[in-house]
Amino acid sequence: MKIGIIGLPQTGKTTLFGALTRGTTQVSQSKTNLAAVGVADADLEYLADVFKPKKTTPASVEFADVPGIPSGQENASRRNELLKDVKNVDALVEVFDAFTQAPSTVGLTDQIESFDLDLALVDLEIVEHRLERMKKEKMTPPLERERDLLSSSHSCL
Ligand SMILES: Nc1nc2c(ncn2[C@@H]2O[C@H](COP(=O)(O)OP(=O)(O)O)[C@@H](O)[C@H]2O)c(=O)[nH]1
Ligand SMILES: [Mg+2]
Repeated sequence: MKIGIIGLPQTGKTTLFGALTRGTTQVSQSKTNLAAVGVADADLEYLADVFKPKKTTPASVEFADVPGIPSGQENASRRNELLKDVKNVDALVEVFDAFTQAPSTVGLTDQIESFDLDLALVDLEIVEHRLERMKKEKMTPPLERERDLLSSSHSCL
């Protein structure tokens, strides 16, 4: 499983990444940090003990810590650039700074809403672009299904 850690700059993403990967990786603040962590599993250890295989490979979770994603329309291209590194993850973890301000403040709620709105706009652009391109393609049943799915995503976004 691959998990992307995203958020505004200076919110604690790299700190979280360091904690999750137990500080095993040299971290950068300007590039996406990647590390995989083996998942401890007592059942796997027991089975390895019984069967003594040549090799035991635990399940692993891969984390991608993306540099801070700036807010605002003027930063749209930088945002697209940074989000490329998390396009293929299974889940996104959004990190917000609740340590320099009280978590109950309106500011934090606003930050979360506007960050999610920025993400939705990125998705909308991708969907519109693909739908536009599909108009030029010869329709086949799989393409029709894709178009239907994208159309419903479009209205949802
Ligand atoms: N007080 C406090 N400081 C934190 C916490 N998480 C991160 N920081 C500090 O906030 C700053 C930015 O953290 P960093 O992980 O580099 O943020 P990033 O830009 O999102 O990767 C650093 O000085 C961290 O030590 C937290 O939970 N509490
Ligand atoms: Mg960072």
